[in-house]
Amino acid sequence: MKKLTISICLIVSIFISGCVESPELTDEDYITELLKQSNLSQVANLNGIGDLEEDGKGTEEVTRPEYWYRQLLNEPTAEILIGGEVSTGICTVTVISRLSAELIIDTLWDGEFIPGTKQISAIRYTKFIVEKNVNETSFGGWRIISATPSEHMLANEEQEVFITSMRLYKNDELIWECTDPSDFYKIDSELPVLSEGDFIRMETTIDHLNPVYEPEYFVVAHGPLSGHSRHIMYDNGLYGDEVAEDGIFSYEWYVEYTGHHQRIAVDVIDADTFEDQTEEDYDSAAWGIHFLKI
Ligand SMILES: [Ca+2]
Ligand SMILES: [Ca+2]
Ligand SMILES: [Ca+2]
Repeated sequence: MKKLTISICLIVSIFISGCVESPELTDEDYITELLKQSNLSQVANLNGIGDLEEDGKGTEEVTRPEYWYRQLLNEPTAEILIGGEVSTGICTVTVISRLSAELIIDTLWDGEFIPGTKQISAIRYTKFIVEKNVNETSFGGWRIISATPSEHMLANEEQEVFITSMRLYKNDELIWECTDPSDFYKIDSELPVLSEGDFIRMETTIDHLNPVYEPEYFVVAHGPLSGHSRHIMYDNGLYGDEVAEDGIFSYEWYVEYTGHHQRIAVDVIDADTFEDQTEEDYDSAAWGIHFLKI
C-alpha cells in the first residue's frame, strides 16, 4: 500500500511539472510576461487625496473643491502590443490601459462632505523598447532597455487640457526633462533618480485649447512628496516657483516615501471640471515617469 501511494505521488508530481514546462513559450509570450511583471509598467493611479488646508478656498473665479479624489472603478487587463519583428532581437511594446473611474467632488465649502460624481473614461499609454540578450536566462533573454513616460488622456475626443513639459531639478540642477511623452529614456541611465531627503523641484507647463475660467486649470503633483502623495502646483512665485505667472507651475520639496510607488507625475484638471459637482465634464491629462532609487 505504501509503495502504491509513493508511486501515485511520483506520477502526480511528474504530471504537474510537465504541465508547468509546456507548451513552449514564444518570444511574444516572454515579452508579454516581462511587461506584466516589470515594476516599470506598474503605473500608480492618480487616486491620491490631498489635505484640506492646502486646498483652502481662494478668491478666484473657480476655486478648488472642498474635497476631491478619483476612484478607480475598473481597470481591465492592459493590452500589450508588440511592434516590429521579434526575430530582430529588438522590439517596441505599447502597453495600453483603459481606465474607468469616478471623480468624487464636493465644491461647496460648508464643512460637510456631500459630493457629486463625474465619470472618468481615460486611456494610459506607455511604450517600451525590449531587447533580447543571449546571456540572460529569464524571460527568454528579453529585457526592457527604454521606456517613455506614461501618458494619461481622455478616451473621448473632448480633451482640452494638455501637458507640454515636465522637468525635475535636484538642488537647482536639471536632472530630467520631457517635452514629448513619446520620447524614450534608457532604463539604466536616463530615468530620474530620487532618494529620500533629496531637495527636488518639479516644473510643468500646460496648454488649454479653450480656456473659459480664471484660473484656466489646476495643476497637481503626484509621487513621493511631502506629507501626502498629492499636492497642488503653483505659478505664483512662492513655494519654490521661481517666477510668478510665467506659465511654469512648480512644486519643491524634500523627497519622502520612495518605498511605495516609484512614479512621479504631473496632472492637470480643467477649471470647468472643478467649477461644479454635477456636469459630466471631466477633463484632465497627466504624465508620469518611473524613477530610480539609490
Ligand atoms: Ca461640502
Ligand atoms: Ca512660475
Ligand atoms: Ca463645469
